[in-house]
Amino acid sequence: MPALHLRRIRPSRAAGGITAALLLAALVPPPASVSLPGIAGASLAGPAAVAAQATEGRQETPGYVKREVMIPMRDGIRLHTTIYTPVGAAEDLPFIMQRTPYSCRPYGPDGIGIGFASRAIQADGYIFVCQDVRGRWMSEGVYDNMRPHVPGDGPDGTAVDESSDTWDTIDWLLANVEGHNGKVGMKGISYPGFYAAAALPEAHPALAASSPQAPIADFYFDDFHHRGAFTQAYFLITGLFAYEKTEPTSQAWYDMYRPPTPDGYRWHLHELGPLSNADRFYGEDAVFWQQIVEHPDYDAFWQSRSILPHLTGIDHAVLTVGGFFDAEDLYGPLNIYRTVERENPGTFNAIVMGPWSHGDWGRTRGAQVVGDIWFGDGLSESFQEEVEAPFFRHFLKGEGEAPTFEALMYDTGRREWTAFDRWPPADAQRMRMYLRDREVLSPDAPAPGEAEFTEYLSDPNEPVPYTDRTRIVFTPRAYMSEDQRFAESRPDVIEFMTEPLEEAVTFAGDLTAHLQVSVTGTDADFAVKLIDVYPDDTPNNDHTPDGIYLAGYQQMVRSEIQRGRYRNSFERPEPFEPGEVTLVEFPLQDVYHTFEPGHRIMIQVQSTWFPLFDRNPQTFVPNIYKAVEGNFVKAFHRVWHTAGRERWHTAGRESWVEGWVR
Ligand code: PG9
Repeated sequence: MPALHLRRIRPSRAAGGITAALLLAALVPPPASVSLPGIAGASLAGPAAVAAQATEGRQETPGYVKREVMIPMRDGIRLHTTIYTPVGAAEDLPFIMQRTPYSCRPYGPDGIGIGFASRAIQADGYIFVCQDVRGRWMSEGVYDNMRPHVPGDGPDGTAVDESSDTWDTIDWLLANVEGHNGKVGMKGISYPGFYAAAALPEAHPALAASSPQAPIADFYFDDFHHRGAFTQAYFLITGLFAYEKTEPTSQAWYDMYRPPTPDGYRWHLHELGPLSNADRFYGEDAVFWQQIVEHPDYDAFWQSRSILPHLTGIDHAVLTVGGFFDAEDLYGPLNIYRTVERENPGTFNAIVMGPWSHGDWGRTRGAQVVGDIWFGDGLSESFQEEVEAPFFRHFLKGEGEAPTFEALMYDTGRREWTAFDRWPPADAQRMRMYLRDREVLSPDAPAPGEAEFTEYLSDPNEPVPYTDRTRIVFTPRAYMSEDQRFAESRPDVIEFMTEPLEEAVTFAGDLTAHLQVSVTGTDADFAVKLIDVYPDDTPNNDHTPDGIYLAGYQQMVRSEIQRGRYRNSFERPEPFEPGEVTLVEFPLQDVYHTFEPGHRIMIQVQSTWFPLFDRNPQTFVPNIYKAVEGNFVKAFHRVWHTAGRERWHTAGRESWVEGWVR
C-alpha cells in the first residue's frame, strides 16, 4: 500500500516559540495588612443603590484588603462579590474578575480566594474580584444553566442575563472601589470561562480584556452532549447543577450520588441501565436533569443557551485558551475563537491551544501529562508567564507588547509550539484519507473490485467500552489520549490504518468524517477516532506509568460521536431506512498533530462508546432518554468503502476522513 506522499508545503513562520526557560516569577511577598470584614448585610435600595456597606470586623488577610459585598443588579437581586485590593499599591490598578458557579470561598474575613489568578498575574498587581453568579452560593436569585443572552439589554435595559449582571457589577465596582485605574479584565476556566464569554456581548466600556478559557459555548456540543448524544460520563455530576437553592448559602444545597464501585462500565450498564431509570437518582426537583430529558433535540431550550450567536460588536481584546485533550470543553474555545474572529474583524482576538486536558494550564506545574502520555515540561508556567500575564499587562496596564500571534498552537506529536498568523494555517491543504477494504487507510480512492463495505454487529447491551481502565468519573479526562488497543480487539470496532509513514504528516485544523453507512435498525450512532500508532520499538519515558508500554501504543488524537438521528438536523431527528446507504458526515474538533515517520495513522469507527456516551437503542424512539430495556436491539452496521464493480458508475459511496495537513 503506497505510503502517504503529501506535497510538503512551506512551513509557516516558525515561532520563536515559548522558551522552555521559565520566568521565575518570584511572588512579591505582599506586605502584611489588615483587612476589612465579612459579608455585607446591609439592606440595599433598588438598582440605583450605589454603596453596599461591608459589615464591620477585622481579620488578617495577608497582602490584600478583603471586602465582601452584595452588589445589587438592575432587578434588585444582589450578587455576593469578594474584592481583594492589594495593600500598599503604588499606583491605581485594574480589576481582574472571575464570575463563577463554583463558589468564591472562602467566605468571611479569613483566607484569600484568588486561585483563579496565576502567580505571574498576582505578582503584577491587580484588584481581584470573585463573584458568585446569580442563583449560586452566596448570591441571591434563581440559577439558570447557561442563562440565555437577551440581546439589547445594555445599560438601560431591564432584561437580565449574564451580560447585564456583569455590566451592573463592573459599574458598581468602578463607583465603589478605590485605587482602580478604570479598566477591568475577566478570565475564567470552564463554566467561569462561559461567564467571561457571556460578558463579551454589549460589554461595559471598562471591560478591556477577556480571557475565556475552556469556555462552554453550548451545552449541546460541550460537556453534557456531543452532537446529540448525551455525555453519560456527566450523569453523576449533573447533580451539581440540577437543584435550585432558595437563599444565599455557603453550604452545598445539592448532592451527587457516589456509586459504591470504581467500575463505571458495569455500574452504568447494570445498576443504572437505560436512562429512563434515572428517576431513581434524580427526582422532579432535579430541574436541570428534567430539562435534559425533556429536550433531547437541539430545540429552542438549547439554542437559546448558546453564546455563539451573540459574539458580535466586541470592541475589547479577547484571548481564548483551550486544551487539545480537553474532554469537557473543546467545542467551546475553538468555536468562540472562530466566531469572534469572523464577527469582529477589527478586534484583538487570539487563541492558545496546548497539549492540555481540562484546565491544566491553570494548575499543572512541571511535567504535562495527559493519561499515559507526556507532552513536555513547564508548559503551563510558560503560558501563564509569557502569554497570559503579558496579555493582561498590555491591555489593562498599558505595559509591554500585545501578543503577536493569532494562534499559538502546540504540535502534540512533535511537542513544540508554533505561532500562526491565522488558523487553520495559510499553508494547510485538505487531505482525504479513504477507508478501504482490508482495513486500509489511504489517500488513494478504492480501486474497482475491492470489497464494498465493512460490517459489524452493534449491540447496545454489550457496548464498546470507552476505556480499558476501571474507573468511574464525574467528568471524563484521560481517555482523550489513551491507548486504543483494547478497542482494536472488539469485533464491533472497525479500523483502517496506513502503512508506517515515510514522511511526517502534520494535521493542523478541523477534520471531517464522511461515512456512507447502512444499518438494519432504524437508529444508530457513529463514533470516529483519529489515532497515532506508535512504532513497535517506541521506548517508554520517565513519565510512562508502570504497566504501560509505548511500543505500539495507539494514542487517541481526536474523537467524536454523531447521533445518527441528527445527521441532517439537530432539531428534527430522522430514522434510518433499514439497508439504505445513508451519508453521516460530521466534523471532528481541531487538532495540531504531527504523525512522525514510522508512525501509522489509524481511524477507528464504532457505534457504542460507553459509558462515555449514552447508548443508542438502535430503534428509532421519540426520546432516547425515555427508552426502556426492550427498545435496545442489536443491528448490523455497514461502512461502505466503494460502490463495487457492478455499481462502479455510482461511485461516490466512499467513506473517508479529511483534514488540514501541512
Ligand atoms: N464545563 C465544565 C462542567 C460544566 C458542568 C458540569 C460539569 C463540568 C466545568 O465547568 O468544569
